[in-house]
Amino acid sequence: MDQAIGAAIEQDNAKRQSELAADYAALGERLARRGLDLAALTDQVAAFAVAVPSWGVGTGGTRFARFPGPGEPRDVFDKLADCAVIQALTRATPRVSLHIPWDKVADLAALRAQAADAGLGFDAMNSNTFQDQPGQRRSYKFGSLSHTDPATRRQAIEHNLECIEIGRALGSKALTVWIGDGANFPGQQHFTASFERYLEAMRAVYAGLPADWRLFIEHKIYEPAFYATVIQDWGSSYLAATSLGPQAFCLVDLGHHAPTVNIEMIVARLIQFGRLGGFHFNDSKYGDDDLDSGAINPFQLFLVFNELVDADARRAPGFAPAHMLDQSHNVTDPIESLMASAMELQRAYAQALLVDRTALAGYQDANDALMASRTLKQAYLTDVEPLLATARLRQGGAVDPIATYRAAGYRAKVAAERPAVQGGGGGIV
Ligand SMILES: [Mn+2]
Repeated sequence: MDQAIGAAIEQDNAKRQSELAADYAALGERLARRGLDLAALTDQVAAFAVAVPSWGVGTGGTRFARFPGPGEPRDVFDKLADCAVIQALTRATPRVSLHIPWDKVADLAALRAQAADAGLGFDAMNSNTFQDQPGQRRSYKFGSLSHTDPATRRQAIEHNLECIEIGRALGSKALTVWIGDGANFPGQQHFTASFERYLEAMRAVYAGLPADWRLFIEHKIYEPAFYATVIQDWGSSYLAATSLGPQAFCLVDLGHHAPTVNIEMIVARLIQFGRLGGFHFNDSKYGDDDLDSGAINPFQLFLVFNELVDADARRAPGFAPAHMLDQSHNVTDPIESLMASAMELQRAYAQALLVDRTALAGYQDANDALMASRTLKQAYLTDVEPLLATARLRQGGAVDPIATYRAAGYRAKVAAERPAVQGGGGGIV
C-alpha cells in the first residue's frame, strides 16, 4: 500500500473511531428493535465487492471536450496504482476491469505481479470494436461484429478472442462485449440481417470461451448509432444470450435505458430466467450520462439492490451477478468519485438487507399497497453510515475514505511524478 495512504488511514481513523463506535452502537439498538442483527449485516456488507473500471481512474470527457486533471494515469500500471488506493481506503473494490486495447501491454506477468502486490485481481475483460486503432486494417465506421463485410466481422471476432487470451493470462473469468453497431438513418440497415450477422459473429466469440468463463452482452439504447442500435435493449440482449448458450448473460448498464424505464423490473426478469450476468453501475439524469452511482437517483439504486437481495434470499438458480462500475468523471477527482460510488453501492446493498421481507410478502399478498411501500421506505430511510464505516474499519480501510485520501496528498504526489500525456486510454465509453 502507498505509505502516505497507510499512515493517513491510521491517523484519520484514530480521530473518528470513538464517535463511530457510539453511532454504531446506537444503530445496533435501533435495528435490534426491528429484529435485525447489526453484526451479521456488517459482515455481509464487508463481503460486498464491486470492480473498478481501469478507464474510470482517468478523467473522462464528453463529445465536446476533455479537461484532464493533475496526475492522470499514463498507462495501465498507473491505473492499477490508483485502483490500489481506492481499494486500500474503501476495501470494497478488490478487482479491476480492463479495457483492450487501451490497457494492452507486452508484459502481462508484470501487470499480474503489480496487481497481486496490491491485493487486486482482474474482473471482466472489455473488448473495443467501437473505435479504430492506429494501423487497424478495416474500419468500424459502419459496424464491427455485425458489419456487412465478412472480413471486418472476422477482425472484430479476432479482437474479442485476443481479449479472452489476455484475460486468461491475468486470471479474469469473463468477457464483456458492447458494440456501437447500428444505424443513424431509417433504412440504413436491415434489422434482421444485421442481428443475424451479429449472432453469427458472436457464436465464433462464444466458441472461444474457456469452460469457466462467462460472456456478458451489454445493451445500449442509442449512441453512437442514433436511430437504431443492434443490441439496443434487454430484449435483444436476452435473445442473443439465449441463442448463444448457457455461458452467455445479459449485462445491465444503468445508464443505457430511456429515462422512464423501470430498470429494477428488468433486473427481476433477467434473474427469473437465469440470464442476469452483471452490472455497469452509474447514474443518469437524461441519457448515458455516466454520472457517479447514486448521485442522481439513489432510490432507484436501492430498488435494484432490493431485487438482488431478494433473489439472493430465495436462492434464485444461477444467480451470481458481477458488480462493476462504469462511469466517466469530468469535473471530479476520479479516485474520489469511484470511492464515493463504491460506498453508494454498499449503502444501497445495506439498505436492501434491512427490508423486512416477511412483512413485505404479507402486504403484497393482502394487496396493502401503502404498507408494502412503507416497508421498503423504512429500510431505505435508515441511516446505515455507521455500518458501512465499521465494515471498512474492520478490514483496515478508512472510516472516511475521501477525507483520508485528501489528507494523504496522493493526487499532489502523483501529479509531480506523472507528466501530462496525451490519450492515456481513458474516458469516454
Ligand atoms: Mn457500460
